[in-house]
Amino acid sequence: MDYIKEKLITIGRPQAELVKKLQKEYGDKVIQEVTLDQVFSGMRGVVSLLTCTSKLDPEEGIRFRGYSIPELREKLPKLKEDGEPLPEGLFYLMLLGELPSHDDVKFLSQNWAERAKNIPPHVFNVIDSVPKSAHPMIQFNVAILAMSTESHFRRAFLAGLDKKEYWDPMYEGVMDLISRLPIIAAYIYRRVFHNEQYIDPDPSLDWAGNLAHMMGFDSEEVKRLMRLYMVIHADHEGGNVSAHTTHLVGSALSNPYYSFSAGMNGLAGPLHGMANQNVMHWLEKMMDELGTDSPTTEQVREFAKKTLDSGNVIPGYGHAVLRKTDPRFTVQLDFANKYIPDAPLIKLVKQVYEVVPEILVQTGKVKNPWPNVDAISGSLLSSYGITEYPVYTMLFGVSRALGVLTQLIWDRIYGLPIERPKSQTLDWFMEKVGFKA
Ligand code: HAX
Repeated sequence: MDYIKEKLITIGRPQAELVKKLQKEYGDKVIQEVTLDQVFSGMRGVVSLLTCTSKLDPEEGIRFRGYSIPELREKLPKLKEDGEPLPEGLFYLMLLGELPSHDDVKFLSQNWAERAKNIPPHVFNVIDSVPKSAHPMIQFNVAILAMSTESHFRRAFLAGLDKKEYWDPMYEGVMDLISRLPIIAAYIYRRVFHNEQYIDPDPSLDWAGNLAHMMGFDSEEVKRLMRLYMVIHADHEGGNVSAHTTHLVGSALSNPYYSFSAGMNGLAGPLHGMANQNVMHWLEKMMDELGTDSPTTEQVREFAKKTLDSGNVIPGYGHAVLRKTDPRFTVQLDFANKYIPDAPLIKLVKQVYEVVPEILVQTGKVKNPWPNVDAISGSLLSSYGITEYPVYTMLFGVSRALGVLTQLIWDRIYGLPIERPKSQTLDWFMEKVGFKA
């Protein structure tokens, strides 16, 4: 057993006992009342999930095990003093609840590089059998499902493993899966956009640096951006579509590949992770229609109004929980201002930021008029040469694995049951509130 796994279960067992004790002693305490509006508006604010990896505050944004993004950038290990934190460090923090040392992060980089060596050939055959024109998220997802032939969890379950030990094969599967995602994503990227000119992994590199390398970007600048991208997209507490779905499917004791694949299908929705690609389509359409790549702020305002008037959303703006500018947007803007202040796309992102919140407020219905993570991430990637928009959601997915799969291990440590909320008919709701048609 590796030392991280040993540490995990040493921390995990008492936590699992605590959860059981809480439930036994306080199980009948009412923690919240739920309104009809909450049910009909997508369960907004209904507390119904136990998630330990991160927590989202509407005003402050995300905190990973208590640490905000600026704190993570200061405290997590980096390869260089002026670099970005390594995603390996964030994974360690989310898994164990404590900050890692440089050695911990090095252990994870090496462990993942080793595990990534054994992707079975049929996974690449499955990808190759899908048309290149298929969206990268389709190719990514079939590859994830194809990897489930390797599932430790499925094998252990069939062998009759004691359920108290389910966390162990889940950990092994999660570590394998995370280690392999950069190879899969880079393979799809090179297959679709670089004429199948594949680049071998370099096991001496860190997880995100290796992804940039296999995609064909060997500069320190792109690797630094990739580390930042992989850290900020990793988790957004438990209720977002990709996290919730992964957790829900895992609750049926589906293996990590099935569970994560389900989450990725949710990430591919335009109101969730696919928004990062749609922002680029929207900006491109604006430049095409206006016939310039440096429109005036007034032109941007008019274009945004036209989008709303045509019954469409402005991608990259709004959020179901956040009520301020997303700190994941802010950190990317700071990064851009520091390294590429004159990039035309970044200038456009700033113009959009100047006018869109006010226009959304004027609709009188948008609860959060501020930009989310997707309002800038594509423009940043594109400014660094990763210009192929359709891969942006897949890169988001590689990062999201870190958070949702860590939580999946904890779900099995806690021994959480199959999830099964109650639904009701319209008649039931009408009767409940005393409404007579
Ligand atoms: N543009 C136009 N209208 C918007 C809007 C936007 N950016 N954001 C919200 N609205 C509208 C809603 O469509 C809704 O309209 P109706 O009442 O006519 O249905 C109304 O304002 C109230 O919505 P809300 O309560 O403010 O927002 P929701 O919690 O329902 O939805 C969304 C949150 C993120 C889905 C929404 O803001 C949206 O569609 N944004 C654009 C897409 C986007 O950027 N998605 C990525 C979100 C972050 C993420 O998950 N990244 O992966």
